[in-house]
Amino acid sequence: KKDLTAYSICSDARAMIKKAREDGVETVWDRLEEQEPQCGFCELGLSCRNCIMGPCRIDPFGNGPKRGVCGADADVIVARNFGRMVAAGAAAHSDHGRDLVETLHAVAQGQTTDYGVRDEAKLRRIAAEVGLEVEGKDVKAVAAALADQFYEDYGFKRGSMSFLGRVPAKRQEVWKKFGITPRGIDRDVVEMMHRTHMGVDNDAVSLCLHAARLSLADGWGGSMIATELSDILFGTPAPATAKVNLGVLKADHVNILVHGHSPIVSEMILAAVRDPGLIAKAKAAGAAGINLAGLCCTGNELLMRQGIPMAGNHLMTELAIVTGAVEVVVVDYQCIMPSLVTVAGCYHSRIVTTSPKAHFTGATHVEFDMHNARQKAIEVVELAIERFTARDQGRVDIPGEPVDIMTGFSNEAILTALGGSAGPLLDAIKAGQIRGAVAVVGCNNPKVKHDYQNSNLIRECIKRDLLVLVTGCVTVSAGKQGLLMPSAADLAGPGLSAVCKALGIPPVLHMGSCVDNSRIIQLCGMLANALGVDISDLPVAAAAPEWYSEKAATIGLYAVASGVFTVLGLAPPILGSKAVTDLAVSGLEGVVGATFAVEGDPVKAAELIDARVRAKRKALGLTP
Ligand code: NFS
Ligand code: SF4
Repeated sequence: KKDLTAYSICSDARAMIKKAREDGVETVWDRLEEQEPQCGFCELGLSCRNCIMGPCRIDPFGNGPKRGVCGADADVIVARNFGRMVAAGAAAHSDHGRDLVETLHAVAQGQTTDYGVRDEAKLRRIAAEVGLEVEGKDVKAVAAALADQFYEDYGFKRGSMSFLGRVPAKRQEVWKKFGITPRGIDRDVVEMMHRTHMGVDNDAVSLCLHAARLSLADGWGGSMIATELSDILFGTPAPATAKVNLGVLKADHVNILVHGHSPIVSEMILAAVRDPGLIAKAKAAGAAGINLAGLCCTGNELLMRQGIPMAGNHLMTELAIVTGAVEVVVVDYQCIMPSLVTVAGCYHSRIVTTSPKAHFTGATHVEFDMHNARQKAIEVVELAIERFTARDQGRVDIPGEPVDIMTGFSNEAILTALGGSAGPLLDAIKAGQIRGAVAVVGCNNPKVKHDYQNSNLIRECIKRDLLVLVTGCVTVSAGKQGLLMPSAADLAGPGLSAVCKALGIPPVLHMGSCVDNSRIIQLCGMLANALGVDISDLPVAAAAPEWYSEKAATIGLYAVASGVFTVLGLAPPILGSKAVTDLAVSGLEGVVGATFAVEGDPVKAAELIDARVRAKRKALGLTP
């Protein structure tokens, strides 16, 4: 076994990997070792099992086959595989968005009292923005009209999408020129499944352009709808402080973790843990109270809006259970390792699944819907209290002290902090105090040292006076290193540091979950509009240093297709095709004005970003 320092930079992670070994619990790192060496054909994108004349593999070197049974070559196979990857990512985000549309619809029709509109002003503002009549209409009527409008964004009747008005005119022209304006969320995702069936789209460039189009249907569609409706239903985030790392678990409390993505379930769990009757029950069972903390993106949702602490990111999910202090992990969907059921089985913990579309064998299924959610959440908390009585305190080890973080930087909050407009931010960018902005987003991946690339790329960026925006699992990476506090301004370059100190904000702003990358792309659109330029003209970049998921591939592609240079810490499975690789790392520049780069070293990645920012600043007539 490797030394613990090889796995993670975080002391809480290392302590729990050690405990997992002692407790005989297998983790993601153990299973990665068992899988190695992983399949080279698949890594390069050169294997295809799209039909049963196959499966086929292309030999990237010597004298092996250069074509699948149907005749598809490396370029077509790689592009098809990548297209399906992007489609799956868009489907995940957008199906999550769909659940919020359905919830808004149910609220509007009076079919649920468990949910309601918490930010009516935002509801009216968004409805007006997408062209709906709001004057003189009551909240339910506006909600009904907005839900109907968004239903159509998923379909193909209208052939356009509500938030395309947020896209700068020059960007819209680019999309039109290359035929990649998204038309409908489900339509564009389904069309990729069609195109990648044997014998449909057999041109790598054509496939990649459609992948770009469907990714835009996610970024400016499904994800954006998820973000905006979550704000309308649960409140628009505003700056607040909270805490992060496994130290947020409490040895004397009933501990409940929420894991997954949509706030629809986690918000109900939050309501239930605050129920005085349930708190009394927990006390009667010998606990000091009920403690709720988050994992992954639904954790980000509760953190952004409600200041609920974060226990960890993707690679901390198994380790959180290894503390022996977790009664229940309540999940909905996405990024939930099936291994959690096995890990929970080694302790007194239970995994509770809640979604009809995400069952886990061996878990406890408590199905939530819009009509019963409040009641189901109470049942889950009661189960956690019962589990607390089965906890073996002798096996509990909660490592570390929680670290303070600042959260809640929605675009609305950022504009408010700036005094109502993006003007001061643009002034700081023009003056070179803030040289540019970088979205550092995405996951963890056991192939790289946990949180190392995420947190060090952030440090390298702020040093160079680049404002950093974080979402998803990077939030926890940054937070644990103290980078989400105003005091981190001391680690920033002189310009950024001065701006942060004047405003009392950190140099790294937490903007939410992964669907909330739509906030960042919207902010880019606002900045480009304010300057009268295209997004590709802005001194901005994105990075996903430790990405693992199909969703992250989709986010990366919609960033690039929107004009944002994007650095990936790990290569996507496209290297088996020279045509697709060349397109990704250089050819796209001439199409959408941005490309991907692959760089795992945080210093080198920051240098690539810096070079892009320099070039863009220069082109805008600003000091580099
Ligand atoms: Ni994003 Fe969220 Fe985390 Fe990665 Fe998964 S939780 S949607 S995919 S692992 S950042
Ligand atoms: Fe093989 Fe072509 Fe079928 Fe893919 S689609 S499995 S390359 S025959």
